[in-house]
Amino acid sequence: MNLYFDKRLNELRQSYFERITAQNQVEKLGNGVFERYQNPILTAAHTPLSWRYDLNAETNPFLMERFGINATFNAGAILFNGNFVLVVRVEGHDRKSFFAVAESYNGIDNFKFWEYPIIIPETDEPDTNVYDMRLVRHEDGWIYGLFCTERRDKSAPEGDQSAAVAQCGIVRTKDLKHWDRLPDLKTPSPQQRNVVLHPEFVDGKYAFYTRPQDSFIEAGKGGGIGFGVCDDIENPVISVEKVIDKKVYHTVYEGKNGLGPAPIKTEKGWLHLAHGVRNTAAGLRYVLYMFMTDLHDIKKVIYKPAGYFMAPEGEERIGDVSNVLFSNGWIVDEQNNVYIYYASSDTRMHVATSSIERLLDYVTNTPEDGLRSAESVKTISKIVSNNANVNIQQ
Ligand code: M1P
Repeated sequence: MNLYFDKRLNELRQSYFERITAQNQVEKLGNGVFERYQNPILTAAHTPLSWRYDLNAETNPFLMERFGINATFNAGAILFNGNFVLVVRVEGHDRKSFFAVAESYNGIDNFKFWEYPIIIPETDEPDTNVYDMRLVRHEDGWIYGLFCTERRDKSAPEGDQSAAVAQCGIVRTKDLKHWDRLPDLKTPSPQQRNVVLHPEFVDGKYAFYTRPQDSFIEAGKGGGIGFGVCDDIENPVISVEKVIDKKVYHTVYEGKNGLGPAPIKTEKGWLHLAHGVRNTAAGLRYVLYMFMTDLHDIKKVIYKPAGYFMAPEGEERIGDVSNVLFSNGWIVDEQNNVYIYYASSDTRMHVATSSIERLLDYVTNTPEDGLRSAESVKTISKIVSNNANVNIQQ
């Protein structure tokens, strides 16, 4: 009998149970566009004890962690059998990411990981690291997962062990348990990240949002959110890539940008959520922004509010890669509520809630970026003069 083991196991179980059943509270007041919540919905501590510990007192008398989990972030999202399901990027202490399903009945708390991580079949060229899956229920009947597959750059000299090549891997499933791997997407760009499949056929073809990039970190001259089509998803080749939302000087997406989840179809257009990146003295800053594309010409941006939709706040600002918000998953429920799943600082997952009605109002009525300080002053002055007759004193 190992009393130390038994006591520690009880404490671990209790702490894990309390964490995964804790209720989340909405943060009061907010900005009217969306609500944040007090607790992150998934952290490394939400991963099952059975992943991290050998729970046998004989082989692990000190009940020490055998497999450390570093972070849970950048999750794809889907409504599945009435539940809110995330395919989470889980990263171990060993820096390798893998995918695991976490499920909740209400979308804002009580997320619980399934027993085993997802097994992703490989192509002839094994993946070194896989991450950031976008889930799409396509009109062809499959659920697709597009993700980044990263491998060492074979052309790099032996002394350079960080040069990598990022490409888009593709899997598909019907039950989120068994996944088929398709060939990696081929595009005219040397590297790809943040590739998203459009949920509908476009002129009978599969349509993709891409993010062409010249090298692993730098989007370079290829920056911007691109668009391309292919005839056959089982032989996915995009031969023409057109940038539809480009990087712009002195904006929140001046450095690079990338689409988040697949767009949501509304009566006014396709709602998009993306991330924009700029450089600062403290390093890169990632924020989320929104735009809308035309229902009939999905390459045409018809509304684009100025600046960011969400930026890191409070503890969100701190983590493995600080000052980062990133989202690759959102869910619309039957009442048209929108659950925005976002990660902070490459460390933990959060939810924010809004509605289609509110997001349409935000996207269509927020002034566009005038791109110069004087234009910002004109915009705010117009709002102030419209408010001139409103008494704001208590
Ligand atoms: O570290 C911030 C993010 O950096 C990358 O995003 P992007 O390709 O737009 O620069 C990705 O590695 C992403 O996973 C990460 O959150």
